[in-house]
This record gives sequence, C-alpha cells and structure tokens, in this order.
Amino acid sequence: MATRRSVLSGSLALAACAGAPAAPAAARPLKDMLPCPAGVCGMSGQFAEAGWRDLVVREFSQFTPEWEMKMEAILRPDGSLDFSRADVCADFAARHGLRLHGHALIWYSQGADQFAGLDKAAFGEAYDRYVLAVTSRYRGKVVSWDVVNEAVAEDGDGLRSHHWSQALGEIDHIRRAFDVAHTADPQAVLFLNDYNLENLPRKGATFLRLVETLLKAGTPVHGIGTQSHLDVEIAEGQIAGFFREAAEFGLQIHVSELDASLKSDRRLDLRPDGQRRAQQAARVTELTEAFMALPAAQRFAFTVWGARDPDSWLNRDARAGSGDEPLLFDASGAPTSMHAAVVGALPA
Ligand code: 9MR
Repeated sequence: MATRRSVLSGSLALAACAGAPAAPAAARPLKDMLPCPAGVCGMSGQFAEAGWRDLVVREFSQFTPEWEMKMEAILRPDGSLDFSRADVCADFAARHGLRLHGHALIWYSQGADQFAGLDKAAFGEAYDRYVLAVTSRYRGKVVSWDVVNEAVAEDGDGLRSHHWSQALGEIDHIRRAFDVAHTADPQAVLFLNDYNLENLPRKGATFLRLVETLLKAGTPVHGIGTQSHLDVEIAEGQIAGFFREAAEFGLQIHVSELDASLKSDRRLDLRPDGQRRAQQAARVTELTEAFMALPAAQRFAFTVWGARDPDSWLNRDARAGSGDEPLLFDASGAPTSMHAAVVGALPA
C-alpha cells in the first residue's frame, strides 16, 4: 500500500534533485487526515485550559472521558449515582461536535466496596441497575461503550477473578453487562476493551477466544477495543499479527488508548534517545498501518490516551516521574516524532 511516507519521501527526493527547497508537509489536523474518527481522552479539569481545549477541538473528532464515566466517578459510597462529572463531559463533547465514547461500565478494579455484602440476587439486581442507569442516561449522546474493561488475566492465562466474576460467573457477568447495555441503548456500539493484546501474544489470543465465546453465546459484542499502550520493544510483526486475527470476527476495532512510552516499560534504559525514538516510530508505524489495513467498516476510531505528552497518565505516575513522551503532541501543542510516524503510515 502506498503511504504518505513513501509519497512524501518521493516528492522530497524530486525536490532535492531539482535544487528546490523542500516544503514542509502541510500541517493538517489529524481528524482531516485519518479515514476514521480521531479520538482523544481528557478530564473535565482540562476543559477550561485554552491550550488543551484548542488543540483537542482542532485535531480530534471523538472524545473519551478519561475518568468521569467510570464507576469510581459515578457510584457513590452509599450506592447512589452521581452523574455531575459525566454530564460535564457529555456537554463538552456536544458543544464541540466531538463523538462521545463511554468508558467504562464494568471494570475489575472498581465497585468492590459498594457491592460488598450483597447476596447473589441483590448483587445481580444492583449490577443490572447500574449498567441500565448509566447507559440509559447517555442514550443518544454516547455513541459507544467499553462495556467490560480488562477481563483477561494480566499474563493472559485465562480471565481475571474478581467480585464481578465471583458473584455472577466468569463469562456470565460479561454477557449480562452487554445484554443490559444493549437493551438500554440498542444503537450503541458495545466494546470489549483490554490492554497488552499486541504486547503479549498469549493475552491477545485469550482475549480473542473470549470474543469468540461471547459471540457464539449470542452476546451483543459489536467491537474489539485494543488499548494499545504499546511496548515499543516488542518484535516486529506482532502488532500486525494481532490485528489480522482480530479482524476475522468482522467486528469494529477501536485503537482505544494509544500511547507509546519512551521509557522502555518503565525500566532503566541507558540507550541513546534516538534509538528509543526509532523504536517508538517503528512500532507506531506498524500499528497505524495494521489499523489502516482493516476494511473501512471495521475501523471504528483511532484514539490516543491524552492530547499532549504532559497530559499522559504515564507522566502522572509518581513512581515513574515525568518526562516521558508517549503521545502525538508536546507540551506546547506541537506535533511530536510519534505524530510523524502516524501521519507517515496513513494511506496516501
Ligand atoms: O489515565 C487514567 C488515569 O487518569 C486514572 O487515574 C486511572 C484510574 O481511573 O485510569 C487511567 O486510564 C486507564 C484506563 O481507564 C484503562 N486502561 C488503562 C488506562 C491507564 O491506566
């Protein structure tokens, strides 16, 4: 496939032969260059910051609340629901014409305290009520939901065990969440979302087996969300391999939380900066090409987990410190070398 990279390098070579100065590629917004929605996450605390807001509105066409639509933000300790922060996000998206992706209804890391002590029947009822209430409230506003987030065990050996699976069943709690969400909002595109699917082939394989199990059971799973918090050191071909297999279900695919740490999976890394950047560019190029090679109808959106490098969760982790450059824009809002890797891999 001809990509912008090959076309651009061809025209630059011609210009150099003719002795003409090479014009910089036109700085077009990402949302105009991608053949699918360009997504970004953010938090309501950023909405008033002009630098963040202008960049997001100029470059992106889809928005994922990074926190405000999670159970930890909505479900109060007493079990009542607080939609105030999620509503602020829905309003922000509507005001700026951004498609809204809901994240995330059921996540192993949340809700344990509020659901503790309920007997099986009460647990199931509260579970259904939560999913129903949230998806109904945003019907017609949220286009898509991560219904179950991070179901697969860390090392890819089966599924995680947690309060949801223990009370309602390993597969059944997933089916139940999708069924309720679908009933509440039949138009919403419903995703199973997880991470390390490209980084750990064993985990990717378990995830795809889970998708198959759910589909065979008639569960309304419409999409595969691959978070793509990329480990830039993985072998060439691993990302493309995962996308090829994932595509076989014919479901929509969402690159849902892309970032690519330069910190080598948080380990001490003494290699020259240029070498790590080259790794980052190579893997991000592979990911972008693999996504763009999907049939158009399967490309749901291409979402990055933060607008500018300092916005990244990776720079908010107290242990890791700051200074990572895992995103498409730097602190000033200028495109990074990772941005160039994405743009270079887009179809010409
Ligand atoms: O980036 C998010 C961070 O700000 C939150 O504190 C954290 C817990 O809610 O979640 C982070 O986002 C995670 C996402 O929801 C699911 N995949 C992994 C993301 C990074 O940890």
